[in-house]
Amino acid sequence: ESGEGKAKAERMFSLMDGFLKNDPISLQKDILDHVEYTVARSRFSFDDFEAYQAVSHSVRDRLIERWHDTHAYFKRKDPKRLYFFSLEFLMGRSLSNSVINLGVRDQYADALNQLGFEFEVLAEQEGDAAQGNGGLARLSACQMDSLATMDFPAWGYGLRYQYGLFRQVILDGFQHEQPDYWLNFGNPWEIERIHVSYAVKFYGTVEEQDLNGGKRKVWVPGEMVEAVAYDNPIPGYGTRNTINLRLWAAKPSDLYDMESYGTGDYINAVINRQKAETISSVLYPDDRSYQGKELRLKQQYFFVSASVQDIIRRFKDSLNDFNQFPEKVALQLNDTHPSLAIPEVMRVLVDEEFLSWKQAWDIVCKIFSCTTHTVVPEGLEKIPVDLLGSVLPRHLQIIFDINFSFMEELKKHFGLDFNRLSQMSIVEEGAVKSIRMANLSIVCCHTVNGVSRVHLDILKTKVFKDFYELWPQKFHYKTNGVTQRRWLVVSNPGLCGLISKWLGTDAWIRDMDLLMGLRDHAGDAELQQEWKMVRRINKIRLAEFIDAMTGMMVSPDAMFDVQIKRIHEYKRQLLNILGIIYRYDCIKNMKESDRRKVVPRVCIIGGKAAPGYDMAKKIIKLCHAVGETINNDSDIDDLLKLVFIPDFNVSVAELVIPGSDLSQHISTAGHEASGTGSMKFLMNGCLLLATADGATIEIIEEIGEDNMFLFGAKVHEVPKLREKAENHRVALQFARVLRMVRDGYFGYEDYFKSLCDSIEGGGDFYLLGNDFASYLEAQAAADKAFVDQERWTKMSILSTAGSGRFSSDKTVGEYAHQTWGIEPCRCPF
Ligand code: CRA
Repeated sequence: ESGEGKAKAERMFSLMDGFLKNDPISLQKDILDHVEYTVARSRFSFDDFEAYQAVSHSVRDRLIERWHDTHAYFKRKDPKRLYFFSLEFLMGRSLSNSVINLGVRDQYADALNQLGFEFEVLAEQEGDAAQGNGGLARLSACQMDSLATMDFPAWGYGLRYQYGLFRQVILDGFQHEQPDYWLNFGNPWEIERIHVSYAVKFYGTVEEQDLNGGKRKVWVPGEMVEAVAYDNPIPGYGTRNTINLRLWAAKPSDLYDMESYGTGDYINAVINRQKAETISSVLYPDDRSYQGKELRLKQQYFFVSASVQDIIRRFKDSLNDFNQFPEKVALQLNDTHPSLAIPEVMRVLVDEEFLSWKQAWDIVCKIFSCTTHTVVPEGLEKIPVDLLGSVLPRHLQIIFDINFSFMEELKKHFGLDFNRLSQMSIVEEGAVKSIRMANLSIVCCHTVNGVSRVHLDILKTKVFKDFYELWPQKFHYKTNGVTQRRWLVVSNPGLCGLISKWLGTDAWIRDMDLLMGLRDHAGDAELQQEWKMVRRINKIRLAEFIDAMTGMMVSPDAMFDVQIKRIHEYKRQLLNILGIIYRYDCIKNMKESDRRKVVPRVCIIGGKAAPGYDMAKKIIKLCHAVGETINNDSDIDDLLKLVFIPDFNVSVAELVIPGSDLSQHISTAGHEASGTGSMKFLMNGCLLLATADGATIEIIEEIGEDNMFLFGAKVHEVPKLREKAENHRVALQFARVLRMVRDGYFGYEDYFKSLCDSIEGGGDFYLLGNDFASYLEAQAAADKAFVDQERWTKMSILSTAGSGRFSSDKTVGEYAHQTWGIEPCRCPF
């Protein structure tokens, strides 16, 4: 910088009074300033929500300082950057997480105390940012936290939906969906960047024009929409690095549609313009089915196009030689949702930057990697060719061209094996000709990652078998992980304090392997006592929450047995409910002397069903119907309770997980690609009752079979069991509980008929009948272990101690090293 420029900058900095300070007086002053000038309330009179707003704005100021420093530093060092593309980020609340990562939690608590407020109470005022469905979306959020904490030069890109995931309201036991218009109350965690915006094109035609003696393709769009950036700073823990999650919102474009204003129909012209905003208005609430809807396609392209423009602009700011692009850019596709980025980068490089097809293709093959999160072929995204051709005519051509070369390569490799060629083709022929987004991704990405070891096996041997034979080197796995900052430090301060005390350090917050040190103390009576105390306090807090949500009183002496996740047939909430019916039936038929031996249970189920997923909705209703019977049966008393927690989301999970004793992860083996809920429970010392599926298989290796309750068919047994399912002998108890549902013991027999039929007449695809007996055994083993509290607590400590491998820091470190080729870039304090 010039001497003059530097002097000016220094003067401005001194006018600013340096960086913001974090002593209680400075914090109080900042908070009150925000009450007065941002929230525009009198500093003599403001309520909890207004206090929350002011506190958030003062935290945001601190985030912005670090964000600026980080990005100035990245710009100066210009390292290879990772761009993480995901259509969903499930961030939840930000206040507690931010102050903890900034290291100013206690200072804020003190400052607020002196103002007469309690930090915890204010944190409760915040609504969840629910810009995603389930595991995949929360995984993105955890990975952003790890990327920031580990100082990686990374950017997240996604969409800023006006309506997040629907709110679940239960009326008479049935799920109803309500829109989540979350921005109504303002969002202090984002920064609107009106000057960072790009035009995104849709529809129209492709024309050929002459260029230097050759031909070039020009896309003449039929519609243009403006993408405006909203930046969400993501602070790392124990570092100044604060990275960016840039989400795009759709706004009408000024470049387009000028003529319609000349026609005199001014009002309609404005209304039409306004329609552009619908692109980013609503999140699709199905997590595993793709319907080939136009709006969804437009959402995908909208976010991809704006992000690619942003990345290319940033690249050109520092370099102008696209040969160096792969040294500066790694582009990660979270599932196939953002895979239009591939033809988009091709298009920009060839049509707009005038690279040759070959040059562009070489670049594309070096920069893209993807992760797939599904196991079932039906879960794979397909876009009808007609639709794609109409919305993105130039991209369809590019995809056809890519496929043409790919088919030529295949013929060289496999000869004229048409069956194989048609299975591997990016284009699926048939009644509805479509583009297979997974095939497109595999062809163009240098690496395809699965999300657990067994998931990779399934990809290699089933879903992408042909591709694996062709390119074995492309296929890898990185076992999912979750961030201990949110899932322990934010949500379970009691246990955190205890862990740090016994390890003699809190360094595990950045290095989870250290938790292994707890193994040495697992048998220590003093630790066990303290561990039990902390867990009990968490259970009391959960009991109070249940009371507040459902009006039900539950005793913290009972075993809290929890299954919270999206409702899916393969996740087998139905198996859980049938097990509960069995338990109920047993208790009812017991002698008084036996009843005294029963371990009291509170069974807790929570989760949303996709609005169009009929079976899942019936499972929710069944849960309520069974709960209604059990909870009102005076014979049963406190021995068994069934609670459904409505509107499950990130902040509910933060409260429920630390207060659970047992958690269920009971998918039919081979169906859960990874599962991440289990890892959160594990960290919090909750024991797992599980099938050997997804990442659970790796959890077993870490903590040992003896420290959990395993049951059910194994992945390799499932296909055979399915073949003979028809003439399969199911346990007598199973037939009995199913009959109770069928015969209307819990009412609504007509409504539940199809649910029962899916098992009895329908071949029992998810093998509930087969696994029922061993499920009950596992449940009995859990009861037995619970009676011996010393043993239980030891198992609990060993669960936490063995959870280190499931930190997203590990996952992200592996991705950085093996897939993205990026290095940390730590901004000096
Ligand atoms: N539904 C898998 O089913 C996995 C997460 C994150 C899922 C989970 O087993 O833990 O992804 N798949 O990898 C998915 O969303 C589109 O596919 C999930 O969240």
